[in-house]
Amino acid sequence: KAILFNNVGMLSMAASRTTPATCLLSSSLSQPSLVVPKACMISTGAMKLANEPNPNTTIIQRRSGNYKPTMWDFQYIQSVNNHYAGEKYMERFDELKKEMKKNLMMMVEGSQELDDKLELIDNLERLGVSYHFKDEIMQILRKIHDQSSTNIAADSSLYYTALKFRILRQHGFHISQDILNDFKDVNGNLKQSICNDTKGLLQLYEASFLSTEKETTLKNATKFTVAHLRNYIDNHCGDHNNIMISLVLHALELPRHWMMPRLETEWYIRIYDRTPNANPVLLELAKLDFNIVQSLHQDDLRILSRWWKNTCLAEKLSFSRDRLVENLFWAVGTMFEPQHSYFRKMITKTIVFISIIDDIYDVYGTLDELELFTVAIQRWDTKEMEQLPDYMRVCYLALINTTNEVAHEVVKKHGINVLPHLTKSWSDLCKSYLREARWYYSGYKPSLEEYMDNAWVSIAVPMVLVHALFLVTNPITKEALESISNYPDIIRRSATIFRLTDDLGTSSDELKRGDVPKSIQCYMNEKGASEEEAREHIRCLIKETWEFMNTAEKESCLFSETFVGIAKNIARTAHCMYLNGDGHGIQNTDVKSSITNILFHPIAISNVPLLPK
Ligand code: 0FV
Ligand code: MN
Ligand code: MN
Ligand code: MN
Ligand code: MN
Repeated sequence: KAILFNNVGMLSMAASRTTPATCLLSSSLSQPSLVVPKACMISTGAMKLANEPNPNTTIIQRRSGNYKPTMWDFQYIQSVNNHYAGEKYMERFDELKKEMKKNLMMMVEGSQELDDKLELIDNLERLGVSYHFKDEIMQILRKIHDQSSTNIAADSSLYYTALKFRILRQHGFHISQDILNDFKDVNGNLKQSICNDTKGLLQLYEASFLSTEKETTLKNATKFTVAHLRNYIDNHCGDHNNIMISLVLHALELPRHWMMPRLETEWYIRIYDRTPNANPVLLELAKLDFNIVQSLHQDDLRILSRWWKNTCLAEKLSFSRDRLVENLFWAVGTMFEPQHSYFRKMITKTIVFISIIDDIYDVYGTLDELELFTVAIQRWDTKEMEQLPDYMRVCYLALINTTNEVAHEVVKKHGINVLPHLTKSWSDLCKSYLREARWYYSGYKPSLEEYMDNAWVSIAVPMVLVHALFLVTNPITKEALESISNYPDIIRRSATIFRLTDDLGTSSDELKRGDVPKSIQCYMNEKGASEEEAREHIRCLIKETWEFMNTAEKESCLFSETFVGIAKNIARTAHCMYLNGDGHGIQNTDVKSSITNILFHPIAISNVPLLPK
């Protein structure tokens, strides 16, 4: 009871600070305010207006997210242009790409050192250009894999062994953790002799994140390498020109396996630029590709911002987050390649509705309105608009239009009606939102398990991934269609990681404004743990969920590599978005600069022609 009172107290505090005008209880359903929920009544008694004519009229206090306006307005977005779209750059790019292909073909056939091949492939991926050379890379890796299963090379360094392991496993080749046995002592622990091999440790650290839940060598390797890499940092602090320090700090922040690909590329291009024996063709290719891709994302953004303005949603639902650019950033994090522009635009539109509808449930709506909205979503029928308050009506119809647009695209392409799947994913989402709202208004405190059972749905990842699946799968098989409605493991794991990272980044503000206890608080309530202990527990759950995800990925033959990539990338983008708090809602400076670097600022390129004429 005390907690219930507390929540309500916070609610009214936040609302009275920020809500410009209170709304009067109205009998008309088309008005924005409805019945005050019971929990609210406790504290709204004191909020009746002194000279209110009708003594039975109660004031609706709505919570507020205190969200700031967007940092990038319509005019700015329309004016954005990095000038890398022209022929001039494409010609140069094609030259560089041809040169790189030639090098790679020589590697496929030639007998270069295995180590050089691995390093080049690693750099191509990190620099974000491997998507141009998929076939060549797979050919090289197939050879490496075949050779490594025939001759047991015991003389390889820790660095190359771990690199080989990670790259082969990332590309779906079978490779056992036993490849690391040479680096273990008689007791099965990692040898102390490797603890000064920083380059090797770093590579082993990155490899260890590809572990599945049963691979103890790899799991122990994470702990071992983290401890020694931290040691290295402590012993070298202040040495800012040392590239190894930058590499280690960056890796400890987030491992490669958890990094949003575009952000990794943007960061690594700057590192590679400082690397003494960098391949100049590769460097220029990477910079140019980055800028060309950015100019295409800017095309996406300009189109989306006209759509967004035209929906009038930001204006009509001004309590909600106006985050179009962030929403595109999520989509870019999920799939950045130029050919997926349509996918990005549709996924961005879908995510736009998450930000708004989540705020309706978490911040603005009364419980009665939310019950109505949930029913309307389940029925999915424009007639339902009659039942809804004005502000919900405009959002409801816009959502139906956008969802129909996705379904229309799929029926054009495949002749299959996926609308029932899309609407079910929205219905499941809204039911999970409503469940949280009911918990909130009744002051209920779920156990962590009960919370998570709902929260992996309420984070909206299952809904997004259902939409994504239909936008990228060709052909859409009966088996995939059947399994999707039960949200297979790959979806559930991705959603769980996203939820837990979101709670780490957003729950402090959510609780201040009034919200259900999130994973951290559920754990604290259940175990009597401190907040820091609870956060540590959640971080362990994230690592464990990634291990389940790595297993699920191996077993998910129903889904294309592209779709599995999307499921992983959305979780990776969440890691980046919530690394230092709420990057999506609060617009912290780290995420602001990430977004600026990815979407707005091109990378500087010197004009020295590097190719022999
Ligand atoms: C979640 O915000 C939200 F709306 C996000 C992160 C938009 C993008 C979502 C996806 C790409 C799936 P918030 O922290 O308010 O969510 P909860 O569920 O905690 O209310
Ligand atoms: Mn970093
Ligand atoms: Mn929310
Ligand atoms: Mn929510
Ligand atoms: Mn949240």
